[in-house]
Amino acid sequence: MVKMEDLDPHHWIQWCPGCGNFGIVTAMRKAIAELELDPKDVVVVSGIGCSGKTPHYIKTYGFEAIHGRAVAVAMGIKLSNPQLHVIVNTGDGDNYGIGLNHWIQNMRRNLDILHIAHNNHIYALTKGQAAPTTPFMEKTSSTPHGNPEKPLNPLLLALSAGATFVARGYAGDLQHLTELVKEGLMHRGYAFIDVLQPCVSMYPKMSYDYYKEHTYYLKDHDPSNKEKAIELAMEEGDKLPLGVFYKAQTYSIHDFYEDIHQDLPASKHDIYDIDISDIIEEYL
Ligand SMILES: Cc1ncc(C[n+]2csc(CCOP(=O)(O)OP(=O)(O)O)c2C)c(N)n1
Repeated sequence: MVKMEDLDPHHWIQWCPGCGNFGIVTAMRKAIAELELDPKDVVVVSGIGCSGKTPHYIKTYGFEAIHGRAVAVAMGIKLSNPQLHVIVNTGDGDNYGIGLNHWIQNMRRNLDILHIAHNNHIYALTKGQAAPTTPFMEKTSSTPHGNPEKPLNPLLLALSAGATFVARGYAGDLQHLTELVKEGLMHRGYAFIDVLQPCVSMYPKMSYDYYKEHTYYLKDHDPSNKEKAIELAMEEGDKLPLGVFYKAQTYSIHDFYEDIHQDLPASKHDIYDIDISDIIEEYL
């Protein structure tokens, strides 16, 4: 049985001391250990950015993709071998900016992966430019007079695009985040967790103290109630709700492929007997 310590590759960690990403990777290790998953059955995928380093800091299989394409890579892995638990990690810039299209399409497909968005409201690795979730009129390195663009609402978008598990976590509450990660891993379908992640270097304003004051935990909310989940996602006031907003079991793209392939993952299909000499002839 894997222990949390076994999932620590003991690499030199390049994140800044105090970075919210430590909480996220620790919650992932804890969730995998508590669910007793075999690390060889887990693939952690990422894009580019500080969040992109996540696969390096957890001892499972891993893949650091290119900027904005992490979800597409995760999709390929999961479709070719559905037995794997695929966890995709993106930054807010990575997912809500450059990778937005892939994200929306995969929620629509209800692909069975867990997606953890490290939402620090800034492009951190490249030193603090405004990202799609940066608050309106915020001064950043790329918006010295204030950010004139309205921020995108990730949870509302996820709910409207068809994600079947939608949650908000906080990198500073390990226990709560671990429970969300466990629930997301066990969910069959697209599980999306937007994690409020303090960036102590490039956006110190949204600090641990800030989030303590500006968040609250959902209580007595029925996650099968999508209308209520949408209402909660639209709460953009002084305090943001944390927890599972929405959860539903519906037919996923995997059910469809299992139905037509009798549960044979694409990686195990026998393609060697197919005669392609006519095709080769045509193109040579
Ligand atoms: C196609 C492409 N465009 C731009 C970059 C430059 N770049 C590298 S990291 C980064 C910022 C990433 O920000 P975010 O996704 O929010 O992740 P964070 O660093 O905050 O975790 C950018 C713009 C790149 N590597 N590739």
